[in-house]
Amino acid sequence: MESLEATVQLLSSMGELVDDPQFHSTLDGAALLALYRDMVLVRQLDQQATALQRQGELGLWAPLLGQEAAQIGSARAMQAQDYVFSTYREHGVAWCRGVDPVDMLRFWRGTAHQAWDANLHRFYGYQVIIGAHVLHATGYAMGMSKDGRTGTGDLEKDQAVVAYFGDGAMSEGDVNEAFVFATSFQSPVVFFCQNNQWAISEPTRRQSVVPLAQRAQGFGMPGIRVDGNDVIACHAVTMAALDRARAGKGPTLIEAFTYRMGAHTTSDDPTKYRDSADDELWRSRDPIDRLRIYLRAQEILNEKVESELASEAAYLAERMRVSCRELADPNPLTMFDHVYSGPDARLERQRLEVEAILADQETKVN
Ligand SMILES: Cc1ncc(C[n+]2csc(CCOP(=O)(O)OP(=O)(O)O)c2C)c(N)n1
Repeated sequence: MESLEATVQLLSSMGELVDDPQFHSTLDGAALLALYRDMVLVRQLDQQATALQRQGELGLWAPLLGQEAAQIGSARAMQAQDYVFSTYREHGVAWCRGVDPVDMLRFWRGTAHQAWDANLHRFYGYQVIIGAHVLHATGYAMGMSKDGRTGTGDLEKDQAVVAYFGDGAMSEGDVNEAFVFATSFQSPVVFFCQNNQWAISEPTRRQSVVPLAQRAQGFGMPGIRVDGNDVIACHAVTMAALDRARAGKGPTLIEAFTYRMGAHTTSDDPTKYRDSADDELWRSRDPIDRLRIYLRAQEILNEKVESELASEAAYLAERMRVSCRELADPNPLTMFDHVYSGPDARLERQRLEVEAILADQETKVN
């Protein structure tokens, strides 16, 4: 188990504010309550999707349980004009970018390839190939610089990219190549690594002999290690990294040190490779509990607000349950759409072949 030394923390696991020499929070009571609401609703979303998979309604789901603070804190630090590239676990980030939870389900039910308008939400989509999107993020950020959309000093105009990935992805060539390009071209990208300590059954300590944030120095960018279960600290460090990126000062690597409290996906059984003592320790560091303790102590949160939020969460769960079952199966021929930007002879031959098979099946059924 890694220690939390040299890790930015602004809210302890006991729900008490902590001073940091470099990072300070700009969030007032209303903003903190909004982050709390996001985390509660996203946990509900995640639990509901997990249950729907168990009921056979989804093919698979990758739970984010335990990573709510890392995702909500960082995503709420972004501006509307920023752009996100993420992995399959960033449902909390998708939520903050305004993606409808039912659209998230469409991907996992297999009824859509790209389940939302990426340009509208400025959130590309779930990437399953580990690390590939970190190169895409860097390329996109390089394009932003070339288009003069960064470093102008105009806060409404300057843009940056956030690339989300896991600790396991840090061992991928693609991610390391992305670091080289981003630092060489001083691209406006924030690399947000959620170190949840496991790459499926492979622990981070087997993949890195130093804390992951330390690797940043060798590439020539700042590396910040933040308590990933502290939503206030995650927000503060991401704000600082985004400001730097938008000002044209280049990339930052953030390592949000957290813990995947659930399974890797609904196909995984972590009891086969994890010690239950770790689970217990991290339950005591729950990201939602610590903010609740603080907000209750400050009287920003009370019984009435908790109960309204519980109703809102129950309504969200109900809507997900009903809407998921109503998602129509796509026409199988749509799998040929959007493969290439223009017509392709081989693809057209395959499409006609599938069309003939489907017509044949239809005749047999009737
Ligand atoms: C290029 C590639 N190699 C292997 C896999 C199989 N795979 C899926 S998830 C995963 C572990 C990823 O761990 P990490 O980057 O820490 O992210 P986490 O799932 O913990 O969020 C692996 C190896 C893959 N999807 N893509």
